[in-house]
Amino acid sequence: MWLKSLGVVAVRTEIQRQSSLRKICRTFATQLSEPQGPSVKTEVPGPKSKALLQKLNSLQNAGSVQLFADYERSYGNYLQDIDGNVLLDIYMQISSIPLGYNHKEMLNVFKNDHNLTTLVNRPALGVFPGEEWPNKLQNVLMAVAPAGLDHVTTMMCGSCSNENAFKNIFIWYQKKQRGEAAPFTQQEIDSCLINQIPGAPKLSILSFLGAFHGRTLGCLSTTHSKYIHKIDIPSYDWPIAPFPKYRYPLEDNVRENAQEDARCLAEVESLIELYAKKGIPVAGIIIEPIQSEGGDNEASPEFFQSLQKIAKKHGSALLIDEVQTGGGPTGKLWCHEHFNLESPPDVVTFSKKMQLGGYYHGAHMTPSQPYRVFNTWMGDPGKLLLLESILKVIKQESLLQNVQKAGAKLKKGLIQAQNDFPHMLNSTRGRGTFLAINCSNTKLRDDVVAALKQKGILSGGCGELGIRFRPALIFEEKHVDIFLDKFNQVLKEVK
Ligand code: PSZ
Repeated sequence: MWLKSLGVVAVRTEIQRQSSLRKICRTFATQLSEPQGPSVKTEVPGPKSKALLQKLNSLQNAGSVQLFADYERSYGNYLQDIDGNVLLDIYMQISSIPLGYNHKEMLNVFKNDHNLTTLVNRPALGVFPGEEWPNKLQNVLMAVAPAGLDHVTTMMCGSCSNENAFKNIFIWYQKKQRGEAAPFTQQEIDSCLINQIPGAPKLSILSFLGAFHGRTLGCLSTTHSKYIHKIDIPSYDWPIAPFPKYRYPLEDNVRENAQEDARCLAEVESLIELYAKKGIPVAGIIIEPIQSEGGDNEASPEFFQSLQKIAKKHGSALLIDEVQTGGGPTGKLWCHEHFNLESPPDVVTFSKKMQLGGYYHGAHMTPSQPYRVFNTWMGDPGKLLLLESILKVIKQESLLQNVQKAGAKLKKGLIQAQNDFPHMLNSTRGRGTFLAINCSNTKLRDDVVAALKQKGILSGGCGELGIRFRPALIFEEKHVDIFLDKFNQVLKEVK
């Protein structure tokens, strides 16, 4: 009896302690305002981060960790680390934070008890969705669907979105071969269970050199950006076409770049023919609107228009991977909207800034039977609530226009820097704030990114030579000024 009541008191005290802690955190985060600029007090990573890194390394390989963040003290465009350094973040968790840190509207989402219930009771969406799910899909995700794509499948991350989208494409392709209404044969049913034809058919997805589509096993066969992602892992024999490599500035190299488009497209077509002859037909083509991890390589709208024509001609689906480009950073919600395609792509995958993974697709890409594309969670209604608040802010605060304005100023500043330091910088490129600039060699790039960090700018590299810009949609012209000031200081200092 005594023990029991003591237990109750202890639990009650703990609940009280946690609830007052929660109150402190809540008032704290909502009272924060954006710093005027970066401030660096220690080396980055500082002593506290280094000590924690040692701890984490004893549990796993934490070699990729740069610093430990204090997410309660981070705000807007600024990330604060646990050593008290305040960094202007133009990398934003690998391009996945749309409204910066601790945005009030996002914090408010789970102060509502109804929404909190949605977060806590994460359902197996494919079997027991909540009453609100169909309307939320309609009103949130479908409200921003690329034109012409009226179906959506939700998932958890970018890799599992691409991975499952490949399955939709294979299912669609085989349905065409078999005939719309034809049932599976017994031979197909038996052979698929032991990975044999005809149930497990030989089909392929064509991808491009330099592409990044994720690290899961199927996706990895379409990822070609760095060897460290792939080495020791078995791959499918799937075709890999060259992605255009442009000369800059684009306006001075129109003829050469058009020839480069034609060279790559001819290669796509001959690979499709070759793989058909090899008995591994190309069911789908996957491509990023701007190759991101592979070095921010862009291709022209005409390239994408022709690619879509080739895909149609050969009966292959076109999957546009908008995992990194989607959600606004190019100045449009979807980067492929810049391309004026004659019809919608067959599939568009998303994740990162959209909070939950998934893909938009046409009705033809929906399997006829349930359970063919399925897993436990199939997305997360809690993340959809966050997306709802994000899309509201994007609209209310005209953030796509903000991206266009800040992006134009940043691009101008980068071109100026490239003109001032021509031996160090070249090839400024990109759309909106989704920009990149190349350094003349990899060591210089790494030195610039490291020196920027010591001056309070958190940026990222991409490919061999690129520095990429992936700020939040709330990155404004005043932040561009701060960045350019530090960038120019670094360029004068590095050798
Ligand atoms: O090193 C890595 O694993 C990284 S660094 C950045 C990414 C992955 N980006 C993820 C990504 C992407 O940029 C594109 C165009 N497609 C798919 C993916 C995979 O998304 P996640 O990481 O959510 O699985």
